[in-house]
Amino acid sequence: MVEVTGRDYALTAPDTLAPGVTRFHFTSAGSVAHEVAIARIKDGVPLATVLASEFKGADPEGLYDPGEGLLFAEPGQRVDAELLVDLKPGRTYMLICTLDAKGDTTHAMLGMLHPVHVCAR
Ligand SMILES: [Cu+2]
Repeated sequence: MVEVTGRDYALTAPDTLAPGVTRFHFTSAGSVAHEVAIARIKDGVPLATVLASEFKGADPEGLYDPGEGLLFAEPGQRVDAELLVDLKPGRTYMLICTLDAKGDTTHAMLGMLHPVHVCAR
């Protein structure tokens, strides 16, 4: 079981996980609502490319494999729902909060991005 915590503005989670079906739980410890979306980065796309794109708020088209899930929490809430993800060995997943902040800024652009590397089997 993996606990992910959203703060204003960062996501706290392990940097590395073992492959296989994994339960994710989510808490917003911030003063505003947060979410964590979990998406697998496409094979061959460098992490630096993904980070640069997300920090700019660019369209994520082409960066991730299809299919992702997300958990949403109000401030101070640990949601009862959990997300099950079958983590593939050797791949990297992005945990991200894409909620809007002020203006054209998203929480991701303020730092709510956290890559997770999955160990090879
Ligand atoms: Cu957020």
